[in-house]
Amino acid sequence: MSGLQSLVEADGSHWQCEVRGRLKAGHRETTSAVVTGDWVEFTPTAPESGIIDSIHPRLSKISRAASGSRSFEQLLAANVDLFIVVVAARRPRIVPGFIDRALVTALLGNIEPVICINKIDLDPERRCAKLASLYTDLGYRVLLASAKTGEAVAELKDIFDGRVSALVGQSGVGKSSILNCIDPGLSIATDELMKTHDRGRHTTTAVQLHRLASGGYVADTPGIKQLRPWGLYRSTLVSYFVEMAPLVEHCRFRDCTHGAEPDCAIREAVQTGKVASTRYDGFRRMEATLEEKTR
Ligand SMILES: Nc1nc2c(ncn2[C@@H]2O[C@H](COP(=O)(O)OP(=O)(O)OP(=O)(O)O)[C@@H](O)[C@H]2O)c(=O)[nH]1
Ligand SMILES: [Mg+2]
Ligand SMILES: [Zn+2]
Repeated sequence: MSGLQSLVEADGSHWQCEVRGRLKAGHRETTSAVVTGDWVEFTPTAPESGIIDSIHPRLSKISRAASGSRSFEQLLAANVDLFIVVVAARRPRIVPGFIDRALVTALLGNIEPVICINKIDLDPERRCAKLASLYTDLGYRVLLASAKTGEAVAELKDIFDGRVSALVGQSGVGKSSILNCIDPGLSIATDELMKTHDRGRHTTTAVQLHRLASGGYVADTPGIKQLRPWGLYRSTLVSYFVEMAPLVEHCRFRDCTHGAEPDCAIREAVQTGKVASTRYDGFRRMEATLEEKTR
């Protein structure tokens, strides 16, 4: 999928398709009516091209608030079974809160998350083990991988087999490299260069779905600096923090914001170490950027 053209796969062949005009209605220029992973009905107009007539209802989606002053929903992919949150053990360093935002985005979009800490070869002392166990203790699957040495690549192959997965993470963490390591036939461009700015260079520039020789489809996505999940409100955020959600009913106030209120069960759990303070801080930072539901 790129720009106004979408690549449709049908019966093993590819068709470069345009989207029928009426489907575009209501979509802003910067987003597309059709996204990677969509199931569509199309009419061939030439041997390798066609026109998309309709889009099937989406079972899951990766949705974020587009960056910029006027916020609107930007879909990265649809009908994805697994959301692979990719970070690097080193270079680039893990953006605080990124994993938590990605987990919320996955759960909100009805997608199972998996955390992949890549470039583990750059962390021989396994400094990231603590971070990994924080999330395994919460019940998430965490893989320590290396596209360079091939570590955990067999596991990733297994995870991808028979499913549709999407790799999401900052630029330069090695998303495309992981796919090349799994399936060298893909030969996706990867790059040394990575800038820390929003408009920095990104090697992958469009979301693309790849069919793996070992089985399954994986969407490689362009690097994102920070994920702002779409369709999330202040009062619903806590339900996406698995260890905090069950505590809410023990807060003294029904509308507790888990900030400065007395007898907040979540803050108490942070004090006793039952809830990691990094997770609580991440929750508070995210909450501060959200609005209350108006209706
Ligand atoms: N040491 C080490 N380097 C890696 C590993 N995986 C990727 N790299 C390097 O990291 C750089 C970035 O890799 P890419 O695969 O292009 O990263 P990306 O996440 O696809 O980046 P964008 O497409 O910009 O989002 C390249 O120079 C890779 O060779 C790894 O496991 N270990
Ligand atoms: Mg890439
Ligand atoms: Zn509370």
